[in-house]
Formats: sequence, structure tokens, C-alpha cells
Amino acid sequence: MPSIEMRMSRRAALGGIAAMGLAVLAPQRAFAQAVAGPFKLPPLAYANDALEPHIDARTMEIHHDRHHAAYVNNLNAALKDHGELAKQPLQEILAKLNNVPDSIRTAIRNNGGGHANHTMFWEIMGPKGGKPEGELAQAIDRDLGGLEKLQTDFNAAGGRVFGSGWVFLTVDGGGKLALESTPNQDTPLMDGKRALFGNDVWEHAYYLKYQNRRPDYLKAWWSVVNWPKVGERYAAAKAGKLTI
Ligand code: MN3
Repeated sequence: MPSIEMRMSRRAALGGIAAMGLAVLAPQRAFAQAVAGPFKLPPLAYANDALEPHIDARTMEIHHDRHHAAYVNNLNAALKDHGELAKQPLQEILAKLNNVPDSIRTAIRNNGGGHANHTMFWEIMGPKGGKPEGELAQAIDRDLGGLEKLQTDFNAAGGRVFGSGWVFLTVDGGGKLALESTPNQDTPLMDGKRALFGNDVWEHAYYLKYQNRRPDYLKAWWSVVNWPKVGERYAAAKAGKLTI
């Protein structure tokens, strides 16, 4: 008859083995357990490795399945006891943060901003690339001195973000473009503006492949910008239909 201690440790060992088995059997895209609520993690429209070699598959997997999933979960959790607020579109919640109760304002700012920024980010990237065309190309020439200057200025702004943040190209209803950077997960949506596109300069966006070389990441990132999608967003913004 084994002692209680032995039986306990045997059970603990079996529990450990069972846990290991679960880890092995878990699907490769192991999404964090979703918290119920109005907001959902949007699936990527391309495979994790579609942006290689500029953004590696492991970074995409962790960034989307864990970081973005956490923003969505935390946003839903913060809204749990705020049913009226939870019914509003995200861009409206973020544009009126002063109307959000004190107790959840920071959580909404960080996680609502995180959800909006990442939803945009996945959408404006892709393996096809392309170039700005039509009205978008004209606006880049008119407002930003051309694509090359836009890229230089955008990369410089991204390099200047101290710590974690974003660099955006904003667009107003008249189609005018401007560069803007923000700390943390703040977004132009918080000022009632729209982000045409943006790049995530949090270390989690590039550290596995680029380590401390943020300028290299910023430069490489242009190879994965989905310009046809950016063109669609530009047209939507001018039509007053761009949401996040
Ligand atoms: Mn991120």
C-alpha cells in the first residue's frame, strides 16, 4: 500500500502528464479562451507565413493569436457590466472616451485602442504588395511629397516613438493625408479621425526577427503593405464609410 504522500505525488505526476498531453494535442492555432462580449478577434485573411521573410510566421502567430486576442478579451471583460456602452461601434466608444465611466476608461482606452489598431493592421498588410494608384497616389504626392518622402518621414516618426506605440497615416473626410504617431495603443480614432494605415512599433511586432533593429523592421514593412486595400480604405474614408 503506497503512502498518502506517494499517492499524492503519483496523482500530481499523472496530472502533469495529462497536462503535457493536452499541450501536445492542442491545435496549432491555440486562440486564448474567448471572453463573451460584443467584440471578436477577426481571423487573418492570409496564412501566418504569408508575409515572410519581412514578418516571420511565429511573430504573426503570437501577435494575432495572443496579443490581439488579449486586447479583445480585456475589452469584452471591461464592458461586461456596461451593456449600453457595449452596443456602440468601437470607433464611437473611442471617440468619446470622456463618456466612458472612470472605472473602465483606461481599460477601454488600451484594449479598445489595441483592438481597433490591430484590426486595421492585419487588413492593410498582405503578400501581394502593389503600389498606390489613382486618387490615393495623387493625395500622397499632394500632401506628403510623394511615396518616397512619405516612407522616409513615416519611418523616422516610427523610429522616434519612445517605447511602445504606433505610427499612422491619417485621412480626413476630404481625403487629406497626414502623419501621426501615438504612444501605447492610442489611435487617431480617439480624436474622431481615421487611420488610413499604420505600423505597430511595439517590440512584440518585430523582436523575434529584428531584435532591437526597429529601423530595419520599419523599412522592410513596406514590402507587405497591401496597397489595393489601402486604396479601398481611402475611397471609404472619402465616402464617410471608413469605420476602424
Ligand atoms: Mn501589436
